[in-house]
Order: sequence, then C-alpha cells, then structure tokens
Amino acid sequence: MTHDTVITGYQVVAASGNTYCDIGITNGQIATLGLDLEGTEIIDGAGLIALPGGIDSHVHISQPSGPGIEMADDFTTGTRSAACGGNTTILPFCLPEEGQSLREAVAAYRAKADGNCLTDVSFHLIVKKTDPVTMGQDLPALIKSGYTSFKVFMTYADLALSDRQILDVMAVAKEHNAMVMVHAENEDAIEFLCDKAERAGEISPYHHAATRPVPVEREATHRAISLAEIAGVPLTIVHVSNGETTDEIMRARQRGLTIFAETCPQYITLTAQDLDRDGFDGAKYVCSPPPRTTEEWPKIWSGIEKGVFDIFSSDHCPFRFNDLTGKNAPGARQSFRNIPNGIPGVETRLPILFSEGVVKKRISLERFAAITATNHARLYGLYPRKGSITVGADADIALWDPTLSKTIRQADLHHGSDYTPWEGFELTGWPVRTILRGVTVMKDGTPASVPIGQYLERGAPDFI
Ligand code: DUC
Ligand code: ZN
Ligand code: ZN
Repeated sequence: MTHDTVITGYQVVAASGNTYCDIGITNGQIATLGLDLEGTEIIDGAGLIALPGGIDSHVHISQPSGPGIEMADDFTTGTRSAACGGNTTILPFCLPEEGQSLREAVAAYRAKADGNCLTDVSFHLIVKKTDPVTMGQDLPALIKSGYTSFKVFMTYADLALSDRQILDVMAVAKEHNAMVMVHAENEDAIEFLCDKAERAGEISPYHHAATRPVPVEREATHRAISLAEIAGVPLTIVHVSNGETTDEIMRARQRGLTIFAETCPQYITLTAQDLDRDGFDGAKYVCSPPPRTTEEWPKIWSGIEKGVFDIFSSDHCPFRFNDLTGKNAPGARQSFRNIPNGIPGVETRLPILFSEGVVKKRISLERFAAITATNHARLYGLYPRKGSITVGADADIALWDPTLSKTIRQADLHHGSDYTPWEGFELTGWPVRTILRGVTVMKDGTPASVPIGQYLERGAPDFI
C-alpha cells in the first residue's frame, strides 16, 4: 500500500508508550504504524520525535473585552501562533456580548473563525446568564450540536454566577452529558481587598496579585467542588495556580469525586514579583489567578508529575502592551483594576513544558503527550479522532527536535501581542514541523499560508 505521506525515522510517542516506527498517512488520517512503509511523500528526520499535535483547550481569541479594549489575536493570528508552537487544535471560549444569546454568540464566533484558521478549532461556551431560554433551550440545543463543555465564573461582576446558578448549570450538564469548567476565585473577597487597596493608594499592577491571594482561589475551589458533589457532576477546575488549591483537588478525589484539573506555564515559571517590574512593565504579567511565589512552583510540578493535573493549557489571553486598547488602556495606570486581564502564551506552552519538564527529567514523554494533547481530547469529546498517534486518528502530529536550544524572543513569535512574558527564557526542545490532517502547517518556524483549519463538533466528554 502506498500512502500519501510517510514519516520515517522518528520516535513516536503516545500517552500509553513510545516506539520507533514509520507513520503512514492517507487522506489526512493515520493509516499505518509500521516499518518500511511506502509513500508518495517521504518526510525523513532521524533524531526527531513525533508527538501528538498539541491541543490547547484553554485559549481566548477575539473575545469581547469591554469598551475600547481589544484582544490582540483574531483567529488568523491566534491559530498561526498555535501552529508555530506545535499545536493542531485549540479550544477558545465563546463569550456572549451584552444582550446576545448563547446561540447568537456562537454564530458570531463561527463567522469570525470559519475559513481563517491554521489549526482546527472548537469552542467552549461561557454561561453568564441562567434565564429560562438559556437553560431550557439554548444550552441543551448547543450541547446536542457539539458544544459539550462550558465555563462558569465565580468572580467578575458581569460574569460571576451565584452558587444557586452554578448548581442550575451543573444540572443541565448532568442531564445532557456535558463538562462544566470553573474559574474559581471568590468575587466578594476580591472586591473587599480591591476596595481596601485602592483606599490605601495601592494601585500599581502588583496589587492585582496582592488582592487575589491564595485563599481566594482555595476557598472558591472547595466551594465549586462541593457544588459539583451536590449536583452529582464531574467538574474541571481550570488554571490552578498554587499548592493549597491543588490539595483541595486531591482531597476531593480521595473522597471519590470526579474532579479534573488544569494548570498553565505561568504557575511554574512566573511570580507575583513579575507584576512589580519597573515602570508599568508589571502590567504585562497581569492575569487571573495571578502568578504566585517560587515556593508554589514545586507544588504545581508535583501535581503535574503525580497526575493531579490532567491537562496543561496556556490560558492564552493576549493584549498588546504599547496600546490604548490593551495593557495601557485609559485608567490602567490609575488602578490595576483597569488593566486588561490576561497574557499571551499559546506558542510557548509546549516548548516551556518540554524544556522544563521532559528535558529536565521531571516528566516522561508519555506524560507530556497525555497532558498536552491526549487528555484534552478525552475531557472535551475529541478522542480518539484527536490527541493520539493511532491508526484511524487524524494525522495531527508535531515533530520535535529535542536538542534544539533557542531563547524565546518576541520577534520570533507569531501572535498579535507585542510582547511575551517569557522574553529571554532559554529552552531546549522545540517543534520543527506541525502537521494537521496530513498537511504541514508549520516548518522550521514558518507558518503555512493556507488556513486549512476546520471547526470540530465534539462528542460527550470522557469522564474516566
Ligand atoms: N480567566 C481566564 O481563564 N483567562 C483570562 C482571565 C480570566 O479571568
Ligand atoms: Zn478564568
Ligand atoms: Zn482563560
């Protein structure tokens, strides 16, 4: 059998184990894993590693961000940056604008994404209203159409749901077999601390971190877990930043609850001190939950190594720095409250984890594959089509040079932001080719020009 493409000479990694073999690709799918395969196109690269194309299940693109504020990435730049970072699928959040229904928001997002993507995409929903139409009609219909996960917020005045509302959303997820994701920070506690800080004149970017201390996240996480227990649903806790919150998740699992957890590069590489950088540079690091202290890093690493964290995502939420529509928004220098909240990272997520995790021997290649691709596909209804190098799966593959050492430089990145929080970080191990359904979408750092990414309807989450 002659394949369209054969990748030879690679170490092939799956979450379940790794081997040396050729990968035969036909019609965009993996047709054969074996030796001495024949193909029309041969990609040869002894010494490289074939990993499942990264799935980043936590990104924000073209998200409405308030009057005068603009996110730095649209679907063209966001997916281009993702592909250059070794990703083949991303899952952005779909946030309804004021007055928009969930269905209208989905239609608007699809219009922005369709035909513009260099990776495949699929949207999580953000549920910010629990009126009868949203809960009784829109949400069930959207789940049926493949929008099988949604995020609820416990903070932000315009987004936070009450405990009762969260329970009602969880009940819909239970009835229709969808995944609830939660942003766990205590809104009242944050508001109390922000008011106090402002009264004391503590208005610089650093105070964004100081007004969101660990107990704010730990308490909300405990409460969200308790609500999931009461509603009888699994739950994903996103962007976990510290050890005490990690402990809450471990305790919940010990009680027998099905709780999934996500962490991100900022919680093993950045600290609250970065928000205290000279001038207004600290604003470049403002995100929620905030980066903590170096003492928290080993606790997060321990969770990554031991399996507390099922998924490692970027929480890419990009704004430009030298821009009135971004971090330098009107009022941002007068109070940290007005600084757009989020950092770019979709292109650097995988290289940071590879270098800090695999090369430094904290985690195996198999665990890397699991928490950067396979588990994302399982949790969000894309498995086995996505997330694994197996026969019958889409040929979504990232080829990695494990010896390539490079320094992260904004000039080399492809996102729409004008900075990276990881400027100057030296990393070993980089993706040198990204293949989406058999087609190369990035080679040696250069993205392809034809946006072949497709929208993915998803199935039910795999709660195992
Ligand atoms: N939560 C996110 O997931 N991303 C950016 C900001 C936020 O609060
Ligand atoms: Zn969040
Ligand atoms: Zn996010």
